[in-house]
Formats: sequence, C-alpha cells, structure tokens
Amino acid sequence: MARRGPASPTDQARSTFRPLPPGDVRITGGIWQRRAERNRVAAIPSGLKQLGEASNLFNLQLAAGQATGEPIGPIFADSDVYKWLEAAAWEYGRHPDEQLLESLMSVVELVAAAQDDDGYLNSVVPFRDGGRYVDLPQHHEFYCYGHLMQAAVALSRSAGRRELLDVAIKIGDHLVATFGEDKRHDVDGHPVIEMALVELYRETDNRDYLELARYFVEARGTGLIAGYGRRPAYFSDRVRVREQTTVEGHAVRAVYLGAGATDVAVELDDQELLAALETQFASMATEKEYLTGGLGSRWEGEAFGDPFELPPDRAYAETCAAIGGVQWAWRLLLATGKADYADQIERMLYNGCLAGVSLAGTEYFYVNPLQLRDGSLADEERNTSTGRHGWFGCACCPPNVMRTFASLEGYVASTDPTGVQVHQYVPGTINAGDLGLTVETDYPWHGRIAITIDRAPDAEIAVSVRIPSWAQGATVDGRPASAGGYVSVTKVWKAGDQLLVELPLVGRITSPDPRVDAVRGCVAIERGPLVYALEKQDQPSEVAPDDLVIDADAEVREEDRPDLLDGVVVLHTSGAVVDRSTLPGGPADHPRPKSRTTATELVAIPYHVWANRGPQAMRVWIPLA
Ligand code: FUB
Ligand code: ZN
Repeated sequence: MARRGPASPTDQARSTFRPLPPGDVRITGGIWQRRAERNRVAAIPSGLKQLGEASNLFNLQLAAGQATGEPIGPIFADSDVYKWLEAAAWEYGRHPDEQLLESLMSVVELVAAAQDDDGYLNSVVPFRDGGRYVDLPQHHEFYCYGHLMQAAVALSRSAGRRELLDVAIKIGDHLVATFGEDKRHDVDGHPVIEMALVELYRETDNRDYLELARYFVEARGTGLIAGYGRRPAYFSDRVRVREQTTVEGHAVRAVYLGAGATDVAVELDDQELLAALETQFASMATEKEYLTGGLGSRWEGEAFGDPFELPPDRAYAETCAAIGGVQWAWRLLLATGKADYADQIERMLYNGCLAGVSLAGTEYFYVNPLQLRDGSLADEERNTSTGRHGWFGCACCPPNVMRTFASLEGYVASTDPTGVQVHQYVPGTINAGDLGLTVETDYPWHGRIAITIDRAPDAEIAVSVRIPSWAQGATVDGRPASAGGYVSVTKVWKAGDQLLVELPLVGRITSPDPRVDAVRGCVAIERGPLVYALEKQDQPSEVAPDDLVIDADAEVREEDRPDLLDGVVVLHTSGAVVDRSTLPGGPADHPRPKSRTTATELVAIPYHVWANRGPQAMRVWIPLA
C-alpha cells in the first residue's frame, strides 16, 4: 500500500519539496492536536448522524433502489457524504478504529450500490432534473465525483481498502470515455475534479486521468460555461487558466481550480502554467485576501470582489474558501519551495479556517466576517449573529473542516534531497527517512521552538526551519535569522543535538493598505500568526466594540489566560469609548464634529475563538482615536 497523504506528487513530478507520508508526522499537543482530537471524537461521529438526518444517505438509498421517494437537499448533496468519507478515511489512518472503519465501509457499500453500471453516479440530478449532464454548470456532477475520488484515494492510502477506489475508477473511466477534446467538449461549473483526477492518477498510475484533468484545466476560460444566468467570471471561465493573472468569481471554485491546475502543472512539468498560478495566487494574497486569510468578500455569488474590496462587516470569507486556499498554497509550496506559501497556510489555518468551527468541534460558521455589529439582524442562517451551527441546508463547510482536521499532519513538514523542512510549528515528532525529530513548543502562544534530533544518518543533512515574514528579530540557535524564508542548518547530526528557534511573539499593530477603503483609519492587532479581535463581553462594562477606538501609539500588553477559551493569550491595549449621546443626528455618512470619548482599556482575544461564548459584537479592525 502506498504510504501517501493528500496531494503527494508522483516521483516523476517536478516538485521542490515532497510531503511526508501519514504517520511520519505526529502532532502530540497544542491547538492542532486538541482540535483534531475533537474532530475524531465528536465531529466525525456527529457528521455521520447529520448526513442521516439531512437525508444525504437517504438520497443514495433512493439511487441504489433501496428506498422510494424524492431526493432531498441541494443538487450536490452527495458531495457532503464524500467529504465526510474522506475525513473518516484520513482519521482511520491516524487512529485505526475498527468501529469507524465499519461505519465508513457501510457508507461506501451504499455509494457503490448507487452507482450505475456505466459508472455514472449521482443521487439527486437524474431524479430531479430528468437526465445526466443536462446542466453541467449548475448540477455539480463532476464536483461530486471529485469529492468521491478524493475520499477513495484517502481510503486506499490510509486503510488499503479498494472498494471506493473501484467506484472512483469506474467514474474516471466513464468520464474519460465521455468527455474530452474529441468527445463531449464540456466542463463542470464547479472545479475539484481537476485535483481529484490527478490524485486518482497518482493512486492508479492510469495516465488517462491526468490527461483528462489537463483537458478540464485547459478547457476552462474558453467561454464554455457562458449563458447560464451568471457571467463566465463567476465560474473562472472568462480567461484561460494559463493566461489568468488574478482570481475572480466564486471563491471556492477559483481556489479549487488553482489547486487542481497546480497539480496538473507539477505532474506535467508545465512551468508556464505554474508561473501563471503563482501570479494568480500573489494577486489574491496582496489584493483580495482578508487579514484572516479569509477569501471572497462578496455575499453575492460567494465571490472575490475587486482588488482591495474587503469590507470587514460584510465579508463572506466562506470557511470552504480558506480551506481551498490552504490546499492551493500547500501545492504551490511543494512545487516551488517558497516560504511565503507556508506563511499563507499558517495565516489561513489559524484564522480563516479555525474560526469556522467551534471549540467543541461540532458547530460551524459558513461565513467568517471580521466584524459583527451590536444588535446585528439575524437575517439568515449563514449570518454569524445566529451563531455557529451543527449543519446547514447547504452543508459544504462542516465536512470540509472535518477532512482538513483529519489531515493536518500533512502540512507540518516536507523533504527534499538535502533534508527536512519544518513549515509549521506544533509539538510532536517528524520522521523523514533516517532522520527523526521531536519538536517541543507552546507555539503560537510562546515563541520558543526546541527541535531535538532523535535519530540521524551518518552523513550531512539539512534541517530547515521557516521564519515567518512577521518574525522580525527571530533567532536560530541564538543567531539572528531574517524574517520570511527558511534557515537551513546542514551538518552531521547526532541523537540529542538540538536546534532552537525563537520567534518574537509580541502583540503588533497592523495598518491596512490605504486602498482598502472599508477599513481606512483603522488598525488591527496581531500576535505571531494570530489575528486578534475585540469581543463585547471582554471589554470594560461590556461596551460594544462598535463604540471603541484605539490609541494610535497604543502599547500592547499580554496576559496568559489558561482558563479562557481553551487557553489563550489575551492582549490589552488602550483606547476610548465614543459617547454616542454626543454624536449629532443626521445621515451617518456625513462628516461629524468630534464626539466626546472616555479613555478605556481594550481587551483582545484571538479571532479564531470568537463567538464561543455566544454570538456577540466583535471587530478586528479598530478605528484610530
Ligand atoms: O456549490 C457547492 C458549494 O456550495 C460551494 O463550494 C460553496 O461555496 C457553496 O456554494
Ligand atoms: Zn462551504
């Protein structure tokens, strides 16, 4: 059985770094371990229950001829089942549990029974819309296939079970026979099939799947999806992928496409395509990404906005988009070896993704704004003023979080011919061939990271550590290390040797680009990789953050709070409360005379734990006094 995690390039692929196989990295403590454990113990079991209650499993029973009635839920309901299966499969690999395998295999059996003889599989479309592939842009048939293939690969890699892989292969062969330049020339409205087909190729060695993935990437941007009520940009279909310079349209679609196209570029050594994808990612990161790593500012179309259109209160920043951003960044990191991508993964994981799930692990945010106003109207279930939910009518995010938490180890480290690279700092062990490391740290709360060599080859080998771009003043073994990049220490290591990385974890004040009009005149507080937020309940007299301003030269003081929100470092700074009664009437957006303010302390918690004591007013960007 191949020992591979998600997104592992083949040996022939042009990839600077290679991921470590599952099991070679273990996370033994800290935030990630705690979240992953709750995912295992609480979220994954509750996810299966939700799939039953929301009728996703019933739909598959219908398709399998085991029930009668009409399918229920969104057209892409099957994808939630497949994402859950992927989560359960990776989790089984981390923690073999026969009961989990049994329940997951019973779902696999149902999925297999729902498949048509020629490979077609969908439990909703044929029942509801009278035929296969009649509306590919909207019907998500390939999207569902893609998630099934990813689950099948996960199950094959983590448990050596082929049952779902056989279903995936049948779908893959059916797609190869049906779609392509000289066959039906068409693509799905929602990417994911691209990265899934590349993974299926990696798992089966069948190059037809890689060729089909390449075809789907190349066919995009040729106007195939025009005319369905939405403009091509929504579907990332306005510009060919290799000619595109930014991200646009529906955010999850765009980042999944970026990730899949990167897989294709790496496997085919297509440097032109890879360069285009790097340009697109850079444009996203500098012009269209929230401080939290959140992606997609528009509710309308769940889409990227124009450059610098990043309103904090109306931010959409879907949890799935941050997850897709991590997947894309990881692929670019492996392909190029550039530390910026690991920085991005860190930002997205610690803020945009983590905020999407409750500390308990079983409630989720669909959208992740950077501000919730006091008394915000709970107009619909996605609005954060309704709190996190156990599931949604459109439940794309919850099982996406589950599969991410079940495969977190994959993002920690990698190898190249010179040695091992440590990208993310978590307590645990890293094994890369003859080299074994133990990492001890309380990061992201404290900046000391001690890496002890447990085993080493009898030859020179490099241990490379990432110095994040915010880490001005970092040291490695006491020597200054520049922020942004890797520091490599190459030598003949002996068991017991240590490498000490010290990252300066101090509160810092961040100013936005002046072109982000929505937060002009505001600043945010960050500490290490964490973005901080003011939540109403922590402020003196529980003043709503809407009424708070921050001192321009505010000093930031920190306080360890092991008792609060799973244990956090709280930040204190100074500012003032605006006295509403001194504000004149008249239109809110007219210039106003100075209002009276009263000095106060501001108390900030990590953004990712907000709304764990009930939804309440919160803000990341704070107006300067
Ligand atoms: O269309 C399938 C999923 O539903 C998308 O990825 C999410 O943005 C949500 O719209
Ligand atoms: Zn989602």
